[in-house]
Amino acid sequence: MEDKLLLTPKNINPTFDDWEVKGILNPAAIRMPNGKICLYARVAEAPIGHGLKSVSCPVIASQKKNKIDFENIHNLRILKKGRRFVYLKEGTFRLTTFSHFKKIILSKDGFNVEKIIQKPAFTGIYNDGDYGVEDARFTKIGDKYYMTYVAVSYNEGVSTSLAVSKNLSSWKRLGLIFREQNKDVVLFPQKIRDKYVALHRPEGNFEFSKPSIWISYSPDLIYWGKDKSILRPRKGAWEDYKLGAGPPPIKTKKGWLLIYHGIKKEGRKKLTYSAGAALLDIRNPEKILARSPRDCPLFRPTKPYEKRGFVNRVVFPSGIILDKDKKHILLYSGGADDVTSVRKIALKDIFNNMEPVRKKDIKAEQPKVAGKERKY
Ligand code: MAN
Repeated sequence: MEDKLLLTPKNINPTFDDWEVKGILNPAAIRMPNGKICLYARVAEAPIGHGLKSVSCPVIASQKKNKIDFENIHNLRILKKGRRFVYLKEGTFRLTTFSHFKKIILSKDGFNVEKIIQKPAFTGIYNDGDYGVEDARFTKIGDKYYMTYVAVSYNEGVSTSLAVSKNLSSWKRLGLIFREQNKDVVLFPQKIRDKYVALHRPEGNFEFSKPSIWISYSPDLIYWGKDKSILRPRKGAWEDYKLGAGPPPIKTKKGWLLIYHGIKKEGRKKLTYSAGAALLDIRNPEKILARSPRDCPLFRPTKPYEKRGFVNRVVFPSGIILDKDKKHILLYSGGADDVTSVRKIALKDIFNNMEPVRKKDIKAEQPKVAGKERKY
């Protein structure tokens, strides 16, 4: 496996002189017609320092485009200040950073940064990401590029929106497609049985089931339904707490290849984000054919820049490109919510990492019943 650290906050200019860049992470990736690779990487930034008596949280507060204001939250209203969130006594959260996407052009081999366009390429607007936009994913369907992204706002919480473009520069916003709380939405690159297909990761307050990857279908990319949970955390595994899709699935001879992230929780707070692989049936992607073993993800956070950063122990794959040789993939991931890296991995090694999913493995994850069935 070849890998390289591609982008760090030092490469990025903050939007304003009195702001600082905290991270460049979790990029969407797609190969352009000229063979080069286009990333839309998430830039997380924050105003330097805070007032003694209050915290300034950036918010898109004007219907006019490209205008940011601040919500000054007095300390008396604050329950707790964390690194990522400010928890208010009234029961809502605010983010400590504000995110938008920057466009970055990479060489054809995907390992060299050729251009960083410092002007923001895509930002939240009033009513679509007032608190910022995060974690984009690209899928080309026909001759159009689709981008799913998390839009965070006061009214619509953590929801996922969709935008479409013909040139990866100007975007038409199609609005919210998966309502709160739902992240890690990826689109398949073609219709299956005459429907568009998406994977998504809803989260509920009542955790009868752990946050899992679900599938959904749509006639038009806007209205989604026939939801079903298809890939769930496994007890004691490297992904026993929750999981979510990484980049959109790619078509291989063996099935749809899905790289996903899974989180292990140790103790009350220690989380580790690793990456795994799953193989979905080509004609019926609800069927999981194979998956990374429970004791062996595809990779864990092992590099210093994945182990320590804004959030420790995180690899978050979000962009995938089939290499020119068609035998490798290039995987673009966020590291520790701080940096962006690339890994070149042989498809052969990914398939070798997976083991078949058997009915009895799925059954073993279900609750054990007493075995005293009664007719009602
Ligand atoms: C969530 C999201 C991601 C982030 C990870 C790790 O899944 O906020 O953007 O990378 O957490 O912190």
